[in-house]
Amino acid sequence: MKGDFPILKGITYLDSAATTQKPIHVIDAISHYYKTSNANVHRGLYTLSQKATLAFEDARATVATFINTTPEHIVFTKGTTESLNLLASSLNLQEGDEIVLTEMEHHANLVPWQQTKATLKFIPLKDDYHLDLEAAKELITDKTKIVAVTHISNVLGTINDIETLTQLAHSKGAKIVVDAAQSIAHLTIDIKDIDFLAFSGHKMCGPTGIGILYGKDFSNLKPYQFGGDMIKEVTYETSTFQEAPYKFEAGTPNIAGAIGLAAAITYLETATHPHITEYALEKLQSIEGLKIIGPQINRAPVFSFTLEGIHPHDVAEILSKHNICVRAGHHCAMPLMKKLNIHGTTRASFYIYNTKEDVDTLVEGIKKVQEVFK
Ligand code: 7TS
Repeated sequence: MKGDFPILKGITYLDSAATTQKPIHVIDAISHYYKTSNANVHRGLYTLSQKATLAFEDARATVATFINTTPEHIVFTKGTTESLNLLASSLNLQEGDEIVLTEMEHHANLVPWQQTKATLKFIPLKDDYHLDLEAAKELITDKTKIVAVTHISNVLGTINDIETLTQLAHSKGAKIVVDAAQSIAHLTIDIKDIDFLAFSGHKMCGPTGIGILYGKDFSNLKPYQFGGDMIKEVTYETSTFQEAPYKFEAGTPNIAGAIGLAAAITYLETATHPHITEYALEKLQSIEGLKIIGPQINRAPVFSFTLEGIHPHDVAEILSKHNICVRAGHHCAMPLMKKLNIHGTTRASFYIYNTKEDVDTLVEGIKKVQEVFK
């Protein structure tokens, strides 16, 4: 599998939670599009433009099938961050409304909600790094309009119980918003009862600059940006808008990005997913002075850890000297760091191209870091 990823020669890449590497299939699909089909979409009457439009709309259909829905529910955005901003600004939240989040959210699923008039509440984290669902039952009330949760924490690796949270939200008439930025890479997602779901192409072998907002029902959401392509009729004074998904796609979209994302989905459907979560957990935990910041069970291969007496930035820098790529810092989850009373962690995240040998390389690397600080 590593052979499909040209960039992976000579490095141990363990930062897929930040962005994944791209297989040659995706790189070729983007290049092929620019070589053979590039034109603007939805406007040209000539063959090339129709070809581009077809490829773009085919990509939407591929994404829809991937999460078990139909194309009219799929909005193309720049990524998870834009998808969540779109929701926060279009849902028409009012003073007195409540939004229930969790204590483990990425800033992308927190800061946009802070900009609304609604009041934010947070489902607490338990000592085992899972959400306190008993507390969630109390927090989600008739005032709750939105329950917005990450499916998998990009810091802890915790897999959240979306089914239960969806039931709790719906029992009070609230909508559930799922941040699937991490889970899209690791779990099969069937949107079923979910109201809104956001993810990024670049975290699942696709290109940067393309993402998805799934919506079960967009009819109550007003457009988020205005201009070409999203309108039905325009006069000097006023305008009417297209239906979803087009009312949310103002301007020339990232056509090549959508095509690259569809190629990534096609690639992932035939790729094998190696299961190294337990192996990695066991190996990392066997290192003296290393503390895993995350759960033992129901977790993804995203491992945050601290090393006794060594700053995460030093860990990442020394590992980098051995061609091991990990991330260090707060991982865009400052409130979570504060809650856990730590400044940051080192994070190693694994994906389909990683092997048990990569885990061993990391473990050896960490031991070398410890040698330096002895
Ligand atoms: N939500 C979660 C859970 C994430 O992990 C990320 C990105 C985002 C939202 C935002 O995604 P974007 O594609 O719009 O940037 N997470 C990370 C990370 O952990 N390190 O770099 C980016």
